[in-house]
Amino acid sequence: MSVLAVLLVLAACALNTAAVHHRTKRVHDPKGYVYHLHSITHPYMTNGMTIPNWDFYGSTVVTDDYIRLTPDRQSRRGSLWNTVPFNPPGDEEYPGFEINLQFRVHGQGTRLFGDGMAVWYTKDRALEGPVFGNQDKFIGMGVFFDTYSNLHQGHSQYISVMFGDGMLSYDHDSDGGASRVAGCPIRFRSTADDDHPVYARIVYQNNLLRVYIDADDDGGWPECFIVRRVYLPRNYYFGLTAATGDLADNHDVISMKVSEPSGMSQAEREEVKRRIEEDMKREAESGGSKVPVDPQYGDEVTKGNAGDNDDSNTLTIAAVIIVLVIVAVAGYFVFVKTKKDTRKFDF
Ligand SMILES: [Ca+2]
Repeated sequence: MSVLAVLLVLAACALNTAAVHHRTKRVHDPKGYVYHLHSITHPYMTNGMTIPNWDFYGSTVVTDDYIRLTPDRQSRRGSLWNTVPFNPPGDEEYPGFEINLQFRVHGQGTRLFGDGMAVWYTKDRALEGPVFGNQDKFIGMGVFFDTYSNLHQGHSQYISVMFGDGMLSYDHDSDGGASRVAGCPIRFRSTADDDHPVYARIVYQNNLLRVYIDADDDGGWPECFIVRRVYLPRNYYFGLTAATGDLADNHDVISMKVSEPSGMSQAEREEVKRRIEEDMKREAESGGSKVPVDPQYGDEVTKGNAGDNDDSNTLTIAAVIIVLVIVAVAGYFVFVKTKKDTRKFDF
C-alpha cells in the first residue's frame, strides 16, 4: 500500500469517527421546536425552591443532576407533573408532540429490583395511585417502563403503552395484561458494567404513536413499537411517575423535552406504509376485527382514519339496505301468498 493510500484510509477513518461523534451528539436533541413550558432540563430549580411549570410529589427529590422519583427503598411513590396543559398554538388539528426523555433506572439490587416508571399524557394530573405511582382508570396515555414481570415473577424489562378511557384498569399482577396495546422487551436498567443514561423518544403525530429507545447511548434509535389509531387531544398534562413495592430501585429523570414532532424520513414513511397495509390486510382477513397479537400500525400515512371509518360505515349502510330489500321482498311474497291463501280460504 502506498503512503498516499494509507493517508487516504487514515483520513477516511478520521472523517468516519468525526461523523459518528457528531451524530451521537446531535441525535438526542429534538429536531422540532421545543415547548419550554412542558420541558424539564437542568438547572431544574432556577430559584432554588421550585421547578417552573412543574410540581413534584411523594418520594421525589430534586438534585442538581437528576430528579429522583423514587429512591432505592421499598414502597415508595414519586411523581413529577407539568402544571400547564398542553395546548400548542394552531388550529384544531394540532401538530402532535414528541417527548425526548433522558433517564436512568438503577440500584443496589442485582437480582431483585423494581417496579418501574411511567410517562403520562393524561386528562388528570397528580393523583397518586397503584399504576407506577399514578391513579388507575386514568384518561389518556401511559407509557410504562416495567423492570419486574409480576406475571412471570421475574425480571424481564418491558416497555409498553396503554390508553385509558377512565374505566379501563391496569392489572398490575399481569403487567397490564389485556390493556396493553403494544410493547417491546428491552433492557433499559443500568448495571455496574453498563451504566449510562437511556433515551426514549415518544412521538405522537397523525394519530400514530411511535416509540424508540436508545438504551445503548450510541445515538441509534431502535423502534420499540408503532401504534395506529391513537387519539390524544389537547389540554392533557405531561407527567412522570415511578413506584417501588417489595422491590426497589432509583428511578431518575435527567431531562424531558417536549417538542414539535420530527417527521419520518422517506424510507421510514415507506416502511411504515408497507406495514400498515400488511396490518390492514390481516384485519380484513380476520373479518375486520383487530389483530391483538400484532402492533397496530397507523393507517393515516396511507389514507387516514376518517376514510377507514367511512369504509366501514358504507359497508354497514349497504348491509342494512340489503337486509331491508330482502325483508321487503320476503314480505311481499308472504303478503301475496297470504292473499292467495286467503283467497283460497275464501273459496
Ligand atoms: Ca410489572
